[in-house]
Amino acid sequence: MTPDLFADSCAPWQEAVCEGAVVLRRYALAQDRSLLAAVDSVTAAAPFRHMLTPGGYRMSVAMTNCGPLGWVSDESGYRYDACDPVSGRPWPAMPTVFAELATAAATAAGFPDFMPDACLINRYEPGARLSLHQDRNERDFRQPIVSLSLGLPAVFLFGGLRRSEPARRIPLEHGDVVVWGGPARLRYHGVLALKEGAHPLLGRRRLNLTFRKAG
Ligand code: MD6
Ligand code: FE
Repeated sequence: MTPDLFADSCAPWQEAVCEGAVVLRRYALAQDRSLLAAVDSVTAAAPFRHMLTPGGYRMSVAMTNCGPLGWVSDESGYRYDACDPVSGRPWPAMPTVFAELATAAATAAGFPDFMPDACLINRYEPGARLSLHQDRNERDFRQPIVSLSLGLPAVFLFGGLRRSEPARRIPLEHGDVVVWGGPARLRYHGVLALKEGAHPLLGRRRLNLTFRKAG
């Protein structure tokens, strides 16, 4: 017996959230360093920036993208764009380690053949939050969303199909992957203000990567 086989890294496990949504706990843990190196290569070409909401407010979460399409927000609204509005150039290519993780996680959650064309990278520092919203700028709502959390823990709010419905609170930690689609695809969700802390790899930050088939 090797009782300390998982002493430093726990094996992944699945938690159903509701019909269509599952948390793959620690699913990405074994690849965290290569994922973070890939984030650094993306942000070297397309640095994090604070976008404006359609109402003109600066978002507390800093964002960037990779892949053929990137999610952007400004005073004219939310949309996907092939070019980074800061540089005028196409978004950096999606690193292979990202695309493979997203496809494997979707398959594990029951959504085979998921081929993301957009990866939004969100950076939270203490105090940053994301208010309740629906993800509905994508073309095909039959496609799931794969969401990877790295760094400091956060509380994910998982509501219903109307903004007024109460939201569950789901803690998300380093390496956790959420896959949601089907009947959960248009549920309202958000992230509570990030608490102070220090993560061994990421310091005072949380990163969230959301993979989508947008086009
Ligand atoms: C975040 N995530 O976790 C923000 N959207 O930082 C999202 O807004 C999100 O995690 C759709 C599906 C999964 C998500
Ligand atoms: Fe979202």
